[in-house]
Amino acid sequence: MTRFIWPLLITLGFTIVLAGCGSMKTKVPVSADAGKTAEAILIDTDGTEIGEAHFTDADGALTISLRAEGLPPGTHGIHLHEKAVCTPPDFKSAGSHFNPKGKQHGFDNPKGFHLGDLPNLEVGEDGKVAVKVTMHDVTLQPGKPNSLLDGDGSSIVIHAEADDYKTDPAGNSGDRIVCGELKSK
Ligand SMILES: [Cu+2]
Ligand SMILES: [Zn+2]
Repeated sequence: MTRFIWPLLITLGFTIVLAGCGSMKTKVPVSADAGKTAEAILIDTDGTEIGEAHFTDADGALTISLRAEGLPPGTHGIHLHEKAVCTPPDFKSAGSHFNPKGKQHGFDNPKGFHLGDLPNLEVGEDGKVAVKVTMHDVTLQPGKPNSLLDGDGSSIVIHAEADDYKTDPAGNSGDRIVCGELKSK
């Protein structure tokens, strides 16, 4: 009996080692391509899709292209939040602002700012918006401390009011009215 088991175990061991090498080989090109683009479908407090945001990580900068419609006209705070969970209607599930450096909120805050802070969104009378924003301190590349695609992901959130750029933790920007979960592409 035992003289059959030992060769079997040795064969199994080799198979596992070989399988390990095989999966490493296939993973390398995938991770080299990963972390370049992501997208987020934007939903409102009813869970209705109202737009989308595209994220492109290239040459050390992250560009966000966002378009949406059906928004209340005026100035709205917009941020990257720390979790890729958009549960309507209050979107509290998205957590706080993306803040891997442990700063306070706001570009005008001496103790600021969060890496997830963004310039306010200006929505026209028609309720539509189309903007492009470039950020330099965040990435989509996995494994980096400033990666939006970290373990729990990230989301992009639009607020009911303008961000005052200084009040911690969210610039007095009011309710969360739109949310989109970042998905790697
Ligand atoms: Cu926010
Ligand atoms: Zn913030």
